[in-house]
Amino acid sequence: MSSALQLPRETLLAAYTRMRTIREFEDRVHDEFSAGNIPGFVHLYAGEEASGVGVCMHLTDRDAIASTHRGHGHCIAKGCDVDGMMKEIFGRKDGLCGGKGGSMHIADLSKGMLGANGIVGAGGPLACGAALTSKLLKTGGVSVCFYGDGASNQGAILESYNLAKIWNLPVLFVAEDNGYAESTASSWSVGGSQTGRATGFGLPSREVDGFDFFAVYETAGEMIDRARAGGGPSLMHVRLGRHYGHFEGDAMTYRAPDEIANLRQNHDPLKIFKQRVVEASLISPEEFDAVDKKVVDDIAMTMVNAKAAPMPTEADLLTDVYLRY
Ligand SMILES: Cc1ncc(C[n+]2csc(CCOP(=O)(O)OP(=O)(O)O)c2C)c(N)n1
Ligand SMILES: [Mg+2]
Repeated sequence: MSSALQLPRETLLAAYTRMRTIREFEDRVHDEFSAGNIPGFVHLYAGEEASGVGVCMHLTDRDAIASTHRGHGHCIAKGCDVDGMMKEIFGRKDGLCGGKGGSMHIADLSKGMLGANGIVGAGGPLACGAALTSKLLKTGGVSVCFYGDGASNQGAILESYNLAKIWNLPVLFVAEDNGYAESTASSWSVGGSQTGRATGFGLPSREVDGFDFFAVYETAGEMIDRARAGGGPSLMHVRLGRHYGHFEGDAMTYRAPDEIANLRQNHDPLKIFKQRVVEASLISPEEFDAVDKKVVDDIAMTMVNAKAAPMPTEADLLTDVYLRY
């Protein structure tokens, strides 16, 4: 039995609840966006839940994460207020960022969530900066940089590997490889391998099955412990798959007709988690059903709240422009 399967029941339930919350959140946002109720651009994380949650289960508020344009899952995994997130996506005044960020810019520094980010690859330097702060102030904090296979080709990410190495920063690089950068296949666009690149910069690395929460959880735990103990940066290459298009509205003509059905049927991280935990007799199917029902009800309520919440006013345009010291 995987050692992660020997986790306390409460931890297993917490992990499943977070993954289930992300899935439900994303599925409902998908419906609302399709109905024309959400402004702006939306990129959904459904299908990739085991990565964000498997990593963030090891973190607390003193640790920082840098996210991507596909950031809802990272926010929820890191403990951001889900009601505030939904309001933010709907552009409401009491959204997590006052309705001024929207889907691609949700941030909550009090939770160590440095922000979703519309600039591909920009999380690398941010994670290094936060890690340098932790190191200099001796907070014991660790930073995680989540980024995609497309972002892995950006110079800023490669420069961050180098900076993290030479400064021996407490950083974990998590390359979330869903096989595509927009419509470009990573098999075509990524030279060498993610782990080979890490080796080139002197970072320990490992490839992990991103459909398997336990595999992600175990490897992330080792790498985060190592960083926290002063052992420096490392890299995890997580292979996973997205259940929706690159963005909401993507016709996905570049994907095989059965690709998503196959992902949902055979590689769903939630199904795999449930199956393994039930087989090990750690949590019953009925208990999982109760979590599912509660999450569905909770997210339905966040949707009601978001739609009823007030819009920002004209006067709000003039706030949050300059930082006051
Ligand atoms: C610097 C920069 N270049 C290009 C883009 C346009 N763009 C947005 S998302 C994306 C693909 C990113 O792919 P990946 O890093 O694999 O993340 P995924 O969408 O698969 O999660 C691109 C090229 C951008 N936002 N920023
Ligand atoms: Mg990708």
